[in-house]
This record gives sequence, C-alpha cells and structure tokens, in this order.
Amino acid sequence: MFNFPMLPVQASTFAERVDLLFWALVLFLFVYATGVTLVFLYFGLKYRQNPKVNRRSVHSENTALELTWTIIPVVVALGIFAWGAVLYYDYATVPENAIEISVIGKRWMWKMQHGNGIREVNTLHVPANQPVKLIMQSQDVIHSFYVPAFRVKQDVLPARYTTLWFEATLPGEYPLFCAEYCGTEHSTMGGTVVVMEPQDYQEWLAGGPTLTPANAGESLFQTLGCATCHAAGEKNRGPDLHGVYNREVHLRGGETLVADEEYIRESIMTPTARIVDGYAPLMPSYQNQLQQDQVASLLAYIKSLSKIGQ
Ligand SMILES: [Cu+2]
Repeated sequence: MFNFPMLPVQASTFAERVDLLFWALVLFLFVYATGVTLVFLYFGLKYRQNPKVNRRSVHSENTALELTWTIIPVVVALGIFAWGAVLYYDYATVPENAIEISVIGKRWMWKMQHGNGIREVNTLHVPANQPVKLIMQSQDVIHSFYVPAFRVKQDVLPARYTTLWFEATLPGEYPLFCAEYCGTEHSTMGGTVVVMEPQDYQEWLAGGPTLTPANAGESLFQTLGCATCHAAGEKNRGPDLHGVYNREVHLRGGETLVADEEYIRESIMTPTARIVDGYAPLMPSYQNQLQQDQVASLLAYIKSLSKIGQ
C-alpha cells in the first residue's frame, strides 16, 4: 500500500535484537506517557477552579500507592537495563572465529585492508554469515564507523585501536557513514558495505595482491632494526615477541595485562609508557616515524608470530 520504513533493513545478527529492544522501549514509553497524560487531564478537569467537588477529606499520604508506583517502575527500569546489558555484552565480545579487517579513518575517507593485503577505499566487502572484526584507527581526528543496517557504531580514534564486530546475514549493499562530525566534508565521509556469499567473498579476495600485512610488517620489522633487540630467545635487550599477542604480560611495578592490539600499538608509539618487567626503557618512540598502515602491518606481523609460538 504505502512504503514508509521506520528503520533500515535488518542485515546483521544484531539488527533484530536491537530493534526489539528499541520497539519495546517505544511501546513502554508510549503507554507510560499516555497514562500520565490521561490522569493529569482527568484531575485537571475534575479539580479545576469552579466545580464544587469535595475538598475536605484530602489524603496527604498513601503508603500502598507510593510503594506501587515506586516498585513497579524500578523493576521495569532494571529489566530494561538487564536487557540492554545482555545485548551490549554480546556486542562487546568478539567471537574467536571472526575474520579481521583493518580500517583506517581519515579526513574524509575510509581505508580498509583485508587479511591477504587487498585494500579498498570507502567500500568494504565482507562475507555473510561469518563474524567480522574490524580493527580501527584514525589518522587524524575522531571519526565514527556506522552501518545502520547492521545496527553497529563505534568511534574511531587517533593513536588508539578500537574494534567493532558484526555478522552480516543478508547479501547486498548497505550504506556506511561517519557518525562523528570531523570537518567540512564530514557528510561525504561514507561508503558502502558489500555483503557477499562466503564463496563469492573468497573469490573476490583471491583477485588481489599477495603481499599480506604480515609480510609487509616482517620486512618493516627488519628495515627498522626491531630484530636487533627483539630476536627470539632470552637475554635480549627487548622481550621476545613470539606468542606475545593475547598473552598475559607482567609489567614493571607489578601490574599485569593482556597484550592486545592496543598495548602492542602503544609499545611501538610510546614504548616507555608500560614496560615489561625485567627490561630497561631503552626503546625509542616511533611516534612520528610510522604511518598508520605501517603500524597495522607491524601489528599483523607480531600477531602472526604468536601462531608459530604456540
Ligand atoms: Cu569522519
């Protein structure tokens, strides 16, 4: 009859669940607001200035009534919180089998790089029915990676990795936006996410260059002389990096953390920030010497080392 969609098409595993919560909230607020408004109008009419209603025996307190209208909204609010928390937990927990794609935001474009080295700008090809993890960074100001059809959005920050995951369900093309005002051409900073059948995606991937980020990272690792201090084995000036990714690391001062993407990136850019226990703060900073994609390549190389170490 007439086509008036309220929300974008549901194209990821999150979409239906997020929409359900959204509509439940809308319904709840509608019922609540209508109820309050009707009572308000009723009392407003009944007790308006002139009518001779009985105003003598006015109740100033009603414990049962007050308990009711306190406890019910509390239970409802906590229920909404729990519902949202469960959704958020899944949104924040990346499945282990997710394929990883590197995304760099930059005024005013999105640069993507796939695991085998294929690069694209403002277009992101992903397979359907498979979790995809985006490892994102900005080259300048704060951007935000937003795909309405997937119901996912994540800020992309300079000098820090953020991640975002989704599992697309419906092959097709969906708009991608920058959702954080980032300058004069912010509104043009967008593109398309192309969801393909897994087999088509593999074929598409196979059509690209063969220098993987890990390969590029390895040659960079040699060129920059990283291996001088980070060679395999003990008694080196720097820690052995085999298997370091996603492993627990003990820091000077007793702190322990997991060496994730962000820690490795920080250790390249500001090595003295969090030193591994047992080592001296000797490493120079690479803050102004590396491009973001070079850091991403080094990261890919260091991650590939962990597979050999296991
Ligand atoms: Cu932007």
